[in-house]
Amino acid sequence: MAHPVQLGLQDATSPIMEELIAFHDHAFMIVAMISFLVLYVLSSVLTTKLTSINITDAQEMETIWTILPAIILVLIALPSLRILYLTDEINNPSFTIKSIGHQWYWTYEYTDYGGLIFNSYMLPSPFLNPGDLRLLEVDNRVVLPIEAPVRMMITSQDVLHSWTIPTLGLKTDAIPGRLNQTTFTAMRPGVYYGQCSEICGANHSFMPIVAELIPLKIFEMGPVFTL
Ligand SMILES: [Cu+2]
Repeated sequence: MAHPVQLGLQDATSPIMEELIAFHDHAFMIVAMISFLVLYVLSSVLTTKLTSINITDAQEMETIWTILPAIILVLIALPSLRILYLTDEINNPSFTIKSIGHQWYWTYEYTDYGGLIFNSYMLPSPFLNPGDLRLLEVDNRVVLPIEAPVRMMITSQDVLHSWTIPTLGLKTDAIPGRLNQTTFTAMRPGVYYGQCSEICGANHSFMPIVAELIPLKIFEMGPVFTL
């Protein structure tokens, strides 16, 4: 999860998130170079005379400063599109888990385990145990395996929600009447936190998502051991 005064993104737990962080750094470098160039030009404009008797026009320079931004945009767009299509790729998933958004809680359905269904509500502050995270902890966590491709089916029963776990690089809208799918392969076990990311009503802030990622062997023992 994010920690106070954190700069940057959360550590990646899935290959897609590693790609996203690398792309963020790539785009950030380009933005930084443009910012420093603009700062330099601004400072030189402010500290020198604005007229020149020698330079009346500069066709070559204008050609370059028209084409260069277009090239820079392509350099940002191509890796961005690559990751966009990678996130859409569903490669023969081992498990399918359905997540249904409600005002204001999530329902999880393990279709591979005889239709196991349970609700996941935020734990109110009086019910928290020492060490629990206020407004982030839930009563029933969604338990997922690591090192196996998992498919999440995401939908909603009332309004728009969005199922999000930043460290897995997941953010998929939950839309009533539609079934969205996303996939991930988690690389390390742990407890990962997310929140609904679509303004969905009065208690939008109070429907967190907690995923407990456990080794595949333990996951395969079945829901009795994991819940
Ligand atoms: Cu919501």
